[in-house]
Amino acid sequence: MKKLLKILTLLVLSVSLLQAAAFEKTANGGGVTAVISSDKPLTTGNNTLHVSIKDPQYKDAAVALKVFMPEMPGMPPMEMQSNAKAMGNGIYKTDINFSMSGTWQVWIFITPKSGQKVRIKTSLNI
Ligand SMILES: [Cu+2]
Repeated sequence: MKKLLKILTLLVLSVSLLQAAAFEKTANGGGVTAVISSDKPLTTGNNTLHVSIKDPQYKDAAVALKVFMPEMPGMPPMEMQSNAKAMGNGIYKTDINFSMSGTWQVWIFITPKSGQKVRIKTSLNI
């Protein structure tokens, strides 16, 4: 019985670890590294994204995301902006609604309390 409990606990733990890593992408810009992650695989519609910045200078910054898709045949350009909420310790959280599948350009604007502003450019495939 104890062994079964141990196995169950391990299973639950590994499932939650897997969920935590459902999506992760590292991006760099201006000498700063940001990791974008999501508890769930990215999908059209609403997604909750976490942006993690390890650099101590940017642990308590203002972080905003600009997400856009340039004009395509039969589709106007799409763009949205979102201010991420600081969760502490360099973790920032925001909801993004991807209105269609495809490649979205993502710009992360990081404004520290003091020092240089940074922009990190990356993309996400939905
Ligand atoms: Cu499009």
